[in-house]
Amino acid sequence: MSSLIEDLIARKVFNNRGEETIEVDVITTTGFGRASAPAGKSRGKAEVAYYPQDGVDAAVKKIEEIIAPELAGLNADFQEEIDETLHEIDGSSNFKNIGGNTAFAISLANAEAAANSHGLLLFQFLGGNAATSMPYPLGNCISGGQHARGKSPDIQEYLALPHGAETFLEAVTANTKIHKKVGDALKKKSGTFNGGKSDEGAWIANIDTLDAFDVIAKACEEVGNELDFECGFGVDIASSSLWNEKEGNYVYTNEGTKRDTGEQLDFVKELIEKYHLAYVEDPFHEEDFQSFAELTRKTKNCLICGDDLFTTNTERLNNGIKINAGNAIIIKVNQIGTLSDAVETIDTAQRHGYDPVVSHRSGDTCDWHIAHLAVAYKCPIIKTGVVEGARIAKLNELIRIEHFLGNRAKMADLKIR
Ligand code: 2PG
Ligand code: MG
Repeated sequence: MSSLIEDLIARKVFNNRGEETIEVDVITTTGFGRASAPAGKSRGKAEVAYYPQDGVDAAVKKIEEIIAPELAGLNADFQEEIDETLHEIDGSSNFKNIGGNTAFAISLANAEAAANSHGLLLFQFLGGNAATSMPYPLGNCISGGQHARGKSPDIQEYLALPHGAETFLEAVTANTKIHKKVGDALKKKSGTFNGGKSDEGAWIANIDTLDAFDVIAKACEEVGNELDFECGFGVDIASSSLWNEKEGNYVYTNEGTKRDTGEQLDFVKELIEKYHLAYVEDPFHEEDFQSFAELTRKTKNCLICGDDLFTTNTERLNNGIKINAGNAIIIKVNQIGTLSDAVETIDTAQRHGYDPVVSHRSGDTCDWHIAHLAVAYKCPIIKTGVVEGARIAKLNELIRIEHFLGNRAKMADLKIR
């Protein structure tokens, strides 16, 4: 079967925030693939540029006029060659000419088209017969920080992680129950709670940063007892959005507190110990590798994960590896641009004992490719919310994959260390 690329079709579509984004179809002689790009709100400074200066329309035009003619005739099976060609066409180090989201949509649509040309599902094509491990869903239940409005917790995300579940379906069931319980508790706790949710489908409530820990801890414990397996939780502090460079401290506006780096370290360490947190993302701002290393050294049984710190970038990850900064890394393909670049980062992470956490963006579409990436590359965690269409698209796709694999499916090897 031949996977020669015949054409690329690009269009402007919208994400769950109603923002313009790009969607690409890759058509091969015997197959077809389609992908659309997500967008972050709290972006790392080292992320690639999303679009050329004139936005999505300019990106669509570049695909039609420059990229489609270049890629036509290449073999979609050779992902690295396709991705390399995208780098060459762009010519910059951060995709500022064609756009990282343009590269993302082409790269993923190409992988999908190659799989489809061979009559395979994407995870099978990318991961082969060994691709049978299901990730644990890390699901946002309470939004704060840049993802919320009004008075809400300073911490960006409070995330359920049902790491005792024996199947993916069980794990998703747990997260939906935790999400619901959290909503019920917020209703009781906050007079102004009106059931509002963030882009990611997590609740937005006028409660204190610390009270939110008690709410999700209780919900996880109750659901864990009901389902008879361990449901842990964690947070994404998204510290770069709290960091005040000039003053050299983290500003917790709603709490009315400031913490210098040492105080931030003690604060996070105490939270990990008090709530037995299983996961903490971006506890420090994106240039503070040293504090990541110190926290990783001083805590155990908790994944210390870098998102803005690493931006899915192998070079930045290598900087972290040298001093053991963290033990987990967020993988967002559109932070770096192409699938091949992201796979290189996943490989590097796994060779050095870092857990790759494949992740959605707060602005996302119903594209489900990251579900396949998690299985293909044995990522032990997928971070993609609990409810809301763009999240459910990915979770339901994983439920389908688990169903498809039948008794070959097993939960990933996740050590909370
Ligand atoms: C994050 C993400 C996703 P955004 O910080 O981890 O939850 O947010 O997509 O806005 O960068
Ligand atoms: Mg993050």
